[in-house]
Amino acid sequence: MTEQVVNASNEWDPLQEVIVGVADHSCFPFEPRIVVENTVPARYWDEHRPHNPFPEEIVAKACEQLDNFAKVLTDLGITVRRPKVVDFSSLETPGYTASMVRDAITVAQDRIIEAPYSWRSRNHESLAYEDLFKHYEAQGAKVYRRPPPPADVDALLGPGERHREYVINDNRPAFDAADFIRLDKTIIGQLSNTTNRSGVKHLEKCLEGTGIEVVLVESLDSHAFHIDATITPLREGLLIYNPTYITVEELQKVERLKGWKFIPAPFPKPREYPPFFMSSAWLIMNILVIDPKRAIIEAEDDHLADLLLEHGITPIRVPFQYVHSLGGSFHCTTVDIRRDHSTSA
Ligand code: ABU
Repeated sequence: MTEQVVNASNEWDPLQEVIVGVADHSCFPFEPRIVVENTVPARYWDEHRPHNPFPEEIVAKACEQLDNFAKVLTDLGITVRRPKVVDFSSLETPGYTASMVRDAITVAQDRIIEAPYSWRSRNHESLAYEDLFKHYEAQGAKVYRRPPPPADVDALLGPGERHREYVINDNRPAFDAADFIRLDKTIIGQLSNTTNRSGVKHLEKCLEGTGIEVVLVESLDSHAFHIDATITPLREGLLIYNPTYITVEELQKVERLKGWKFIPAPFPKPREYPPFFMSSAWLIMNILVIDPKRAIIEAEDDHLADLLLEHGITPIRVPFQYVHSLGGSFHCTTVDIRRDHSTSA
Protein backbone atom coordinates (compact mmCIF):
# COMPACT_ATOMS: atom_id res chain seq x y z
CA MET A 1 0.00 0.00 0.00
CA THR A 2 1.33 3.49 -0.84
CA GLU A 3 1.99 5.57 2.26
CA GLN A 4 -0.15 8.70 2.55
CA VAL A 5 2.01 11.82 2.38
CA VAL A 6 -0.54 13.84 4.35
CA ASN A 7 -1.78 12.08 7.48
CA ALA A 8 -1.77 13.82 10.86
CA SER A 9 -4.65 13.55 13.29
CA ASN A 10 -3.14 14.17 16.70
CA GLU A 11 -0.44 16.28 18.31
CA TRP A 12 1.92 13.59 19.66
CA ASP A 13 2.46 10.52 17.44
CA PRO A 14 5.97 10.42 15.87
CA LEU A 15 6.38 13.42 13.58
CA GLN A 16 7.56 12.59 10.04
CA GLU A 17 6.88 15.69 7.92
CA VAL A 18 6.20 19.30 8.90
CA ILE A 19 5.84 22.80 7.49
CA VAL A 20 7.95 25.43 9.30
CA GLY A 21 6.97 29.08 8.71
CA VAL A 22 9.14 31.86 7.27
CA ALA A 23 9.43 35.28 8.91
CA ASP A 24 10.91 37.43 6.11
CA HIS A 25 9.08 40.75 5.54
CA SER A 26 6.71 40.28 8.51
CA CYS A 27 4.67 43.39 9.37
CA PHE A 28 2.49 44.41 12.30
CA PRO A 29 -0.98 43.33 11.16
CA PHE A 30 -3.06 46.42 10.40
CA GLU A 31 -6.59 45.79 11.68
CA PRO A 32 -9.37 48.09 12.93
CA ARG A 33 -8.45 49.45 16.38
CA ILE A 34 -11.19 47.44 18.12
CA VAL A 35 -9.68 44.18 16.81
CA VAL A 36 -6.17 45.20 17.89
CA GLU A 37 -7.41 46.18 21.36
CA ASN A 38 -9.10 42.81 21.81
CA THR A 39 -6.21 40.63 20.75
CA VAL A 40 -2.72 42.04 21.35
CA PRO A 41 -0.86 43.66 24.30
CA ALA A 42 -1.84 47.30 24.97
CA ARG A 43 1.69 48.69 24.98
CA TYR A 44 2.08 47.88 21.25
CA TRP A 45 -1.35 48.93 19.92
CA ASP A 46 0.07 51.99 18.13
CA GLU A 47 2.52 49.83 16.15
CA HIS A 48 -0.43 48.37 14.24
CA ARG A 49 -0.24 50.85 11.36
CA PRO A 50 -0.39 50.10 7.62
CA HIS A 51 2.90 48.84 6.15
CA ASN A 52 4.77 48.92 9.47
CA PRO A 53 7.38 46.12 9.45
CA PHE A 54 8.49 44.55 12.73
CA PRO A 55 11.96 45.90 13.71
CA GLU A 56 14.63 44.74 11.27
CA GLU A 57 16.83 43.17 13.95
CA ILE A 58 13.90 41.16 15.37
CA VAL A 59 12.90 39.83 11.94
CA ALA A 60 16.51 38.97 11.00
CA LYS A 61 16.99 37.03 14.25
CA ALA A 62 13.56 35.39 13.98
CA CYS A 63 14.54 34.17 10.47
CA GLU A 64 17.80 32.73 11.89
CA GLN A 65 15.94 31.01 14.73
CA LEU A 66 13.34 29.52 12.37
CA ASP A 67 16.12 28.24 10.05
CA ASN A 68 17.89 26.69 13.04
CA PHE A 69 14.62 25.10 14.25
CA ALA A 70 14.09 23.66 10.75
CA LYS A 71 17.63 22.22 10.86
CA VAL A 72 17.03 20.66 14.29
CA LEU A 73 13.93 18.94 12.90
CA THR A 74 15.77 17.81 9.76
CA ASP A 75 18.57 16.39 11.91
CA LEU A 76 15.92 14.41 13.81
CA GLY A 77 15.02 12.76 10.48
CA ILE A 78 11.84 14.81 9.91
CA THR A 79 11.05 16.14 6.42
CA VAL A 80 10.70 19.94 6.59
CA ARG A 81 9.01 22.13 4.00
CA ARG A 82 8.78 25.93 4.03
CA PRO A 83 6.23 28.41 2.61
CA LYS A 84 7.19 30.80 -0.19
CA VAL A 85 8.64 34.13 0.94
CA VAL A 86 6.14 36.94 0.29
CA ASP A 87 6.93 40.63 0.83
CA PHE A 88 4.00 41.50 3.10
CA SER A 89 5.16 45.12 3.36
CA SER A 90 4.80 45.78 -0.37
CA LEU A 91 1.28 44.40 -0.85
CA GLU A 92 -1.36 46.99 -1.62
CA THR A 93 -3.48 45.67 1.26
CA PRO A 94 -1.03 45.36 4.14
CA GLY A 95 -0.26 41.80 5.24
CA TYR A 96 1.19 40.17 8.36
CA THR A 97 3.47 37.13 8.12
CA ALA A 98 3.98 33.57 6.85
CA SER A 99 5.67 32.54 10.09
CA MET A 100 2.49 31.59 12.00
CA VAL A 101 1.40 28.75 9.73
CA ARG A 102 -0.60 26.99 12.47
CA ASP A 103 -3.10 29.88 12.43
CA ALA A 104 -3.53 29.36 8.70
CA ILE A 105 -3.64 25.62 8.14
CA THR A 106 -4.77 22.48 9.92
CA VAL A 107 -4.39 18.87 8.86
CA ALA A 108 -6.89 16.13 9.67
CA GLN A 109 -6.20 12.66 8.28
CA ASP A 110 -5.39 13.29 4.56
CA ARG A 111 -7.06 16.70 4.46
CA ILE A 112 -5.33 20.09 4.48
CA ILE A 113 -7.76 22.78 5.59
CA GLU A 114 -6.99 26.48 5.15
CA ALA A 115 -8.56 28.81 7.68
CA PRO A 116 -11.17 31.41 6.67
CA TYR A 117 -9.25 34.03 8.67
CA SER A 118 -11.10 36.81 10.42
CA TRP A 119 -8.23 39.27 9.93
CA ARG A 120 -8.14 41.24 6.68
CA SER A 121 -4.32 41.47 7.00
CA ARG A 122 -4.28 37.73 6.26
CA ASN A 123 -6.25 37.99 3.03
CA HIS A 124 -3.13 37.49 0.88
CA GLU A 125 -1.38 34.97 3.09
CA SER A 126 -2.37 32.08 0.81
CA LEU A 127 0.23 33.42 -1.67
CA ALA A 128 2.84 31.93 0.65
CA TYR A 129 1.12 28.52 0.87
CA GLU A 130 -0.29 27.88 -2.63
CA ASP A 131 2.84 26.06 -3.89
CA LEU A 132 2.69 23.74 -0.87
CA PHE A 133 -1.03 23.13 -1.42
CA LYS A 134 -0.32 22.16 -5.06
CA HIS A 135 2.59 19.95 -4.00
CA TYR A 136 0.43 17.98 -1.55
CA GLU A 137 -2.57 17.88 -3.88
CA ALA A 138 -0.36 16.30 -6.55
CA GLN A 139 0.40 13.58 -4.01
CA GLY A 140 -3.22 12.76 -3.29
CA ALA A 141 -4.10 15.08 -0.40
CA LYS A 142 -7.44 16.88 -0.34
CA VAL A 143 -6.94 20.63 0.05
CA TYR A 144 -9.79 22.80 1.29
CA ARG A 145 -8.75 26.34 0.40
CA ARG A 146 -10.33 29.23 2.26
CA PRO A 147 -13.53 30.68 0.79
CA PRO A 148 -12.89 34.01 -1.00
CA PRO A 149 -12.87 36.90 1.51
CA PRO A 150 -16.16 38.84 1.39
CA ALA A 151 -16.30 42.21 -0.36
CA ASP A 152 -17.60 43.76 2.88
CA VAL A 153 -14.40 43.79 4.95
CA ASP A 154 -16.30 44.98 8.03
CA ALA A 155 -18.87 42.16 7.92
CA LEU A 156 -17.50 40.61 11.13
CA LEU A 157 -17.39 43.81 13.16
CA GLY A 158 -20.82 45.41 12.85
CA PRO A 159 -24.09 44.42 14.53
CA GLY A 160 -24.72 40.69 14.69
CA GLU A 161 -24.73 37.72 17.04
CA ARG A 162 -21.59 37.43 19.18
CA HIS A 163 -20.27 34.85 21.64
CA ARG A 164 -19.63 36.62 24.95
CA GLU A 165 -17.60 39.81 24.65
CA TYR A 166 -15.58 38.66 21.65
CA VAL A 167 -14.97 41.25 18.95
CA ILE A 168 -16.23 39.29 15.92
CA ASN A 169 -19.86 38.54 15.16
CA ASP A 170 -21.21 35.52 13.29
CA ASN A 171 -22.01 37.17 9.95
CA ARG A 172 -19.62 34.98 7.94
CA PRO A 173 -17.52 31.90 8.77
CA ALA A 174 -14.23 32.79 10.47
CA PHE A 175 -11.60 30.80 12.29
CA ASP A 176 -7.89 30.57 12.84
CA ALA A 177 -6.72 26.97 12.77
CA ALA A 178 -4.76 27.60 16.00
CA ASP A 179 -8.08 27.69 17.86
CA PHE A 180 -8.22 23.88 17.45
CA ILE A 181 -6.20 21.00 18.94
CA ARG A 182 -6.39 17.51 17.40
CA LEU A 183 -6.90 14.34 19.40
CA ASP A 184 -7.59 11.74 16.68
CA LYS A 185 -11.39 11.52 16.26
CA THR A 186 -11.97 14.58 18.48
CA ILE A 187 -10.85 18.13 17.78
CA ILE A 188 -11.05 20.43 20.79
CA GLY A 189 -11.71 24.04 19.84
CA GLN A 190 -12.79 27.37 21.27
CA LEU A 191 -14.85 30.34 20.18
CA SER A 192 -12.60 33.38 20.45
CA ASN A 193 -11.81 36.83 19.12
CA THR A 194 -10.97 35.20 15.80
CA THR A 195 -13.21 32.10 15.63
CA ASN A 196 -17.00 32.17 15.43
CA ARG A 197 -19.76 29.54 15.34
CA SER A 198 -20.09 29.73 11.54
CA GLY A 199 -16.34 29.13 11.35
CA VAL A 200 -16.74 25.97 13.45
CA LYS A 201 -19.55 24.83 11.11
CA HIS A 202 -17.27 25.50 8.12
CA LEU A 203 -14.55 23.32 9.71
CA GLU A 204 -17.12 20.57 10.41
CA LYS A 205 -18.11 20.65 6.75
CA CYS A 206 -14.49 20.22 5.67
CA LEU A 207 -14.27 17.23 8.07
CA GLU A 208 -17.38 15.46 6.72
CA GLY A 209 -16.72 11.76 6.16
CA THR A 210 -13.69 11.62 8.49
CA GLY A 211 -15.64 10.66 11.62
CA ILE A 212 -13.94 13.55 13.44
CA GLU A 213 -16.08 15.51 15.90
CA VAL A 214 -15.40 19.10 16.99
CA VAL A 215 -15.97 19.77 20.71
CA LEU A 216 -15.83 23.32 22.07
CA VAL A 217 -14.47 24.36 25.45
CA GLU A 218 -14.94 27.73 27.11
CA SER A 219 -11.92 29.93 27.75
CA LEU A 220 -11.63 32.03 30.93
CA ASP A 221 -9.96 34.74 28.84
CA SER A 222 -11.96 37.65 27.39
CA HIS A 223 -9.04 38.17 24.95
CA ALA A 224 -9.09 34.53 23.85
CA PHE A 225 -7.15 34.16 20.62
CA HIS A 226 -5.79 30.68 19.75
CA ILE A 227 -6.05 27.64 22.02
CA ASP A 228 -2.43 26.51 21.71
CA ALA A 229 -1.29 28.44 24.77
CA THR A 230 -4.22 26.95 26.74
CA ILE A 231 -3.92 23.16 26.33
CA THR A 232 -1.00 21.12 25.04
CA PRO A 233 -1.43 17.34 24.77
CA LEU A 234 1.91 15.60 25.38
CA ARG A 235 0.82 12.04 24.65
CA GLU A 236 -2.30 9.89 24.96
CA GLY A 237 -3.63 10.50 28.49
CA LEU A 238 -1.45 13.50 29.43
CA LEU A 239 -1.76 17.23 28.80
CA ILE A 240 -0.53 20.47 30.25
CA TYR A 241 -2.99 23.31 30.69
CA ASN A 242 -2.79 27.01 31.40
CA PRO A 243 -4.61 27.60 34.71
CA THR A 244 -5.24 31.26 33.83
CA TYR A 245 -7.05 30.37 30.56
CA ILE A 246 -9.04 27.21 31.41
CA THR A 247 -10.31 25.22 34.39
CA VAL A 248 -9.83 21.53 35.00
CA GLU A 249 -13.63 21.26 35.36
CA GLU A 250 -14.02 22.54 31.79
CA LEU A 251 -11.55 19.96 30.50
CA GLN A 252 -13.27 17.18 32.45
CA LYS A 253 -16.47 17.84 30.47
CA VAL A 254 -14.76 16.57 27.29
CA GLU A 255 -15.53 12.86 26.81
CA ARG A 256 -12.25 12.27 24.90
CA LEU A 257 -10.30 13.50 27.92
CA LYS A 258 -11.91 11.07 30.40
CA GLY A 259 -9.13 9.46 32.45
CA TRP A 260 -6.48 11.95 31.27
CA LYS A 261 -4.02 13.58 33.66
CA PHE A 262 -4.01 17.39 33.52
CA ILE A 263 -0.80 19.12 34.65
CA PRO A 264 -0.80 22.90 35.26
CA ALA A 265 1.91 24.65 33.24
CA PRO A 266 4.60 26.54 35.17
CA PHE A 267 4.06 30.32 35.22
CA PRO A 268 6.32 31.90 32.59
CA LYS A 269 9.28 34.04 33.68
CA PRO A 270 8.69 37.76 32.98
CA ARG A 271 10.72 39.11 30.03
CA GLU A 272 11.26 42.63 28.65
CA TYR A 273 13.28 41.76 25.55
CA PRO A 274 12.75 40.53 22.89
CA PRO A 275 9.23 42.00 23.21
CA PHE A 276 6.02 40.00 23.07
CA PHE A 277 4.47 42.32 20.45
CA MET A 278 1.57 40.02 19.63
CA SER A 279 1.01 37.57 22.48
CA SER A 280 1.47 36.83 26.17
CA ALA A 281 4.40 35.03 27.81
CA TRP A 282 2.20 31.92 27.90
CA LEU A 283 3.89 30.93 24.66
CA ILE A 284 5.89 28.77 27.09
CA MET A 285 3.17 26.16 26.41
CA ASN A 286 3.37 26.47 22.65
CA ILE A 287 5.75 23.55 22.18
CA LEU A 288 6.12 21.00 19.38
CA VAL A 289 5.77 17.38 20.45
CA ILE A 290 8.10 15.20 18.35
CA ASP A 291 6.83 11.89 19.72
CA PRO A 292 5.47 10.69 23.09
CA LYS A 293 8.99 10.88 24.60
CA ARG A 294 10.41 14.15 23.15
CA ALA A 295 9.29 17.75 22.71
CA ILE A 296 10.89 20.95 21.40
CA ILE A 297 10.78 23.74 23.99
CA GLU A 298 12.28 27.24 24.24
CA ALA A 299 15.92 26.99 25.34
CA GLU A 300 15.42 29.10 28.50
CA ASP A 301 12.22 27.52 29.82
CA ASP A 302 13.90 25.63 32.69
CA HIS A 303 10.75 25.01 34.76
CA LEU A 304 8.95 23.51 31.80
CA ALA A 305 12.02 21.36 31.02
CA ASP A 306 11.97 20.00 34.60
CA LEU A 307 8.22 19.32 34.43
CA LEU A 308 8.54 17.39 31.16
CA LEU A 309 11.44 15.33 32.51
CA GLU A 310 9.32 14.42 35.57
CA HIS A 311 6.79 12.93 33.14
CA GLY A 312 9.29 10.97 31.06
CA ILE A 313 9.54 13.48 28.20
CA THR A 314 12.98 14.68 27.07
CA PRO A 315 12.97 18.42 26.30
CA ILE A 316 14.95 19.46 23.22
CA ARG A 317 15.90 23.08 23.92
CA VAL A 318 15.90 25.41 20.92
CA PRO A 319 16.33 29.23 21.07
CA PHE A 320 13.16 30.94 19.79
CA GLN A 321 12.59 34.20 21.70
CA TYR A 322 12.86 36.43 18.62
CA VAL A 323 10.20 34.36 16.87
CA HIS A 324 7.94 34.93 19.92
CA SER A 325 7.98 38.64 19.06
CA LEU A 326 6.02 37.90 15.88
CA GLY A 327 3.22 36.13 17.75
CA GLY A 328 3.94 32.47 18.39
CA SER A 329 6.32 29.69 19.30
CA PHE A 330 7.03 26.17 18.02
CA HIS A 331 3.40 25.06 17.72
CA CYS A 332 2.25 28.28 16.04
CA THR A 333 5.07 28.21 13.48
CA THR A 334 4.48 24.62 12.34
CA VAL A 335 1.87 22.46 10.63
CA ASP A 336 2.38 18.75 11.08
CA ILE A 337 1.77 17.12 7.72
CA ARG A 338 2.41 13.50 8.67
CA ARG A 339 2.70 11.65 11.96
CA ASP A 340 3.17 7.90 12.30
CA HIS A 341 -0.16 6.76 13.72
CA SER A 342 0.59 3.07 13.16
CA THR A 343 1.45 2.42 16.80
CA SER A 344 -1.32 4.50 18.42
CA ALA A 345 -4.42 2.91 19.89
N1 ABU B 1 -1.03 32.89 19.33
C1 ABU B 1 -1.06 32.42 20.68
C2 ABU B 1 -1.39 33.58 21.62
C3 ABU B 1 -1.65 33.11 23.00
C4 ABU B 1 -1.40 34.14 24.07
O1 ABU B 1 -1.12 35.30 23.80
O2 ABU B 1 -1.45 33.81 25.26
